[in-house]
Amino acid sequence: MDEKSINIYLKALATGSERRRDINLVIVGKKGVGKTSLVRRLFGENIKDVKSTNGIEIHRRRCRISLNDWEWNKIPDTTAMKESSINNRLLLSMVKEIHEGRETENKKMSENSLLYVRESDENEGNKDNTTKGQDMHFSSHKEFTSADDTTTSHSSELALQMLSSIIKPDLDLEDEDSHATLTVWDFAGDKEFYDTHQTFLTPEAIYIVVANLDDIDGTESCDTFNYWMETIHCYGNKSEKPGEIDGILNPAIIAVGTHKDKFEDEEQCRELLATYTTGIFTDCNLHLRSTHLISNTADEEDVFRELRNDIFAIANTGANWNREYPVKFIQIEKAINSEFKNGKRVLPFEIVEQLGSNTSMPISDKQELLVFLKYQHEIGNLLFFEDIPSHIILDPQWLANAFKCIVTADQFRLKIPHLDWTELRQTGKMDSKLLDAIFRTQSVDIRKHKTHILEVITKFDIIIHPSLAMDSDSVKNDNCFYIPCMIHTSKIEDIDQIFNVLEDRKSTCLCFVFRFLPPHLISSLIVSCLREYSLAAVGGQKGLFKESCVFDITKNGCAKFLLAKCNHIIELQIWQWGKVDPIQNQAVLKFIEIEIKRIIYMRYRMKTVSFVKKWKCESTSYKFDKDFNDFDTAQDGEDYMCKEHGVVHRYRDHWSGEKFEVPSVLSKEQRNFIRLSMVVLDILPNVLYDRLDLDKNAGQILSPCGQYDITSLYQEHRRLNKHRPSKGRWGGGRTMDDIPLIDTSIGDDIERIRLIRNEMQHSTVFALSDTRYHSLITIIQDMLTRFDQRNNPTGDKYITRLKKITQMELKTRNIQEIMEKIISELRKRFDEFVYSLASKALMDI
Ligand SMILES: Nc1nc2c(ncn2[C@@H]2O[C@H](COP(=O)(O)OP(=O)(O)OP(=O)(O)O)[C@@H](O)[C@H]2O)c(=O)[nH]1
Ligand SMILES: [Mg+2]
Repeated sequence: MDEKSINIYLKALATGSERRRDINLVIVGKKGVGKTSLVRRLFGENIKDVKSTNGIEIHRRRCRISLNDWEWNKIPDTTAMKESSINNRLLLSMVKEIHEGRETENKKMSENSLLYVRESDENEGNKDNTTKGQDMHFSSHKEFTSADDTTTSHSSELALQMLSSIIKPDLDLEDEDSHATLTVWDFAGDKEFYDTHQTFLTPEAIYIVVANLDDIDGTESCDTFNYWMETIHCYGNKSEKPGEIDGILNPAIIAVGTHKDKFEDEEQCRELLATYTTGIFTDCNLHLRSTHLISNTADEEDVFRELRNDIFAIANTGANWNREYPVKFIQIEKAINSEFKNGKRVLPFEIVEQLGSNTSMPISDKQELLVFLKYQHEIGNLLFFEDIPSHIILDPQWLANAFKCIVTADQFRLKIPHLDWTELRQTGKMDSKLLDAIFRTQSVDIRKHKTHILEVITKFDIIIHPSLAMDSDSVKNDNCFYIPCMIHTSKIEDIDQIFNVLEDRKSTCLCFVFRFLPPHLISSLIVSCLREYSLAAVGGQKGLFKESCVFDITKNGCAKFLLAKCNHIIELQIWQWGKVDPIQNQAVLKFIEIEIKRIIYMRYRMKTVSFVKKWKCESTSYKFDKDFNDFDTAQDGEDYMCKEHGVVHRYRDHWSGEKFEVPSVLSKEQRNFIRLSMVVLDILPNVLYDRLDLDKNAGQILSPCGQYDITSLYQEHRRLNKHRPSKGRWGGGRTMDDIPLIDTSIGDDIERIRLIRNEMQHSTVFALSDTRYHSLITIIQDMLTRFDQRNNPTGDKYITRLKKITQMELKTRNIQEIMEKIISELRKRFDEFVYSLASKALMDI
């Protein structure tokens, strides 16, 4: 191979792009409705030996769809097949480069094999002349200009290696341009795995939701259909393609009714399928592109061809159709495929980064690499979660297997008999000992990636880790997880009975009424509450159920709140055995409201996910979901006609807490408190952030500083575990004084920041004595001097910023503002920030 061939290759990589047509097809539906049979029929296979898909098994199949006749040609999903397809694409990029180079220079080229391939492709019917890769002679391209000056000898060497490897295999240079690549995902219908399936869904996929027409009355048939429609709707966005009918939503869904053979009358089948689709939230219907009635057992091939054509027609208008894809990305695809071939199922980000930079046309820009990974995730080639970028999962089944060991933990009971399984079986709560023991039963590969696996399943709320909050006393020593799919379902009226609370102990029932309530929102909300409050219990029974929970507000248990989901409503009710405390109630309300908005903003960003606050009477049956009263309209002691019970009730105001009274003149102690709080709010988070920015592992992408507070930054440092405190472990200690002054490692200082923030947060008097103030300021001063050296911050040194705060004049007119800021921000700075963003986002759309 001569230098010029290499140059052509490099040029193709640098400037070339290929047109990608990828279809990601996801089949979901209740157990046994005929999903696998449908996939088989779509692939033109018979279904005689079809077996129920096993639990978490993910059947991922690939095929190439010919753009000429739309036929599906199966391709075995083997690494060898993938490699040969990648090689084809790389060679084609060269062919195009040669071809285009020839045209622009308008030179007569000597006949050569690569060019010949191109010509034969253009010349239909002449395909037999396609030359195999091993016959190619790159040395014949004498006329080509050499590549850019930037071409280094290193990249030429790599290009040479790459070229040798791609022309070795037996290539079939049939033009990839004439095909689309389809990936089909067939999940098992087992309910306990539904939560885990979410991990594999993407907004660009096409979905087939399957329903059994013969099972319309079956338990949960409609609920499951609904569940899938709503879950997919959560990926919904308004179609932005010009020319499309207004109101259509993506992702596209095709509803398929199976078992048509059980009915004589097609009209009856149509009505049965309509029963499924009419029961769903109206916006979900906007995803529906078509409906099909089929029999997997009796229908002829033409019925499935029609469905295939529909899929193809939808894909044709999708974002992944004819997408330009840089040729140089194919190189990294090849490198990743080699890793897969060598048995790797998951790769750390930095390895992928290395793979990308170790090619003849390196991907050196992180953003470029992210584009590549996001695209690969979208088309179902690998799993990459932008917010957990540390690892890239090459095999979804690997992740699914890892999930399985957690969501079906019960299966390990006999293997690990010495540990206590009662709590897990009763409440879905798993302590870390049990979790560790379960992981020890798994393969080395799964064990090694435990942290990442837990991060992914936490992201999707497949498990809930309540003790992430670093200083919530109630859960600090409770190192455990909750697994929502293992939590017993209990009807809300059962909970009412378990706790047996008299009506006069209950507050009016506050309702967050949603137009559309995403199926998983309540789980996320329960997580938030678990982080902030302790679970209430009665007679050994914990108040934790799948979609409703009871928490203690006060330590003595005399004030609790119930949080429950009922249809499209989240209900909140306070139960209290003592004096009604509107301030405390208002704090709960504010917490829940902020959390809901944060979850909506962080997770859903959909215009249909918004709510209005209403209320019902205290003796509501909870299930009653209409005729609510408007929030903030009734006056305490006012009579009203209760629409649920048809009688007059007296309104008791349980929610309007009194406003915090701010003193008009600040005492010295209060001034101390304010100054120190300002240090906590304005300097310390920056210190942690700057440090994290310097420490971050390759692949860890930091959000802007404003999105973190000390809690989240501390957790990041803890997770990174780069600077352990001198005593060797994280956490512990009640105040800064618990860390000896001689302990001055970065880890010790990170702990100091946490403790000083806690001291401020836990203050109930909002005042600080002179002695304490000076002692804290001295420690902070020393610490900031160390960080100025360690972090070398841009802008003012930390110590200068500290000086400004300690010397600034606190004007009386700003007092209220500052106090309110401290009260709200110290506790919930991050939440308030997201809340304000969320409100803005909701107004914008
Ligand atoms: N009569 C009839 N039987 C069908 C039809 N579709 C599927 N079946 C049968 O229903 C059973 C379940 O079919 P599968 O394709 O395994 O269903 P599935 O949805 O993949 O099931 P899971 O993977 O367990 O969730 C098999 O015995 C099929 O032969 C149909 O249209 N008509
Ligand atoms: Mg199946």
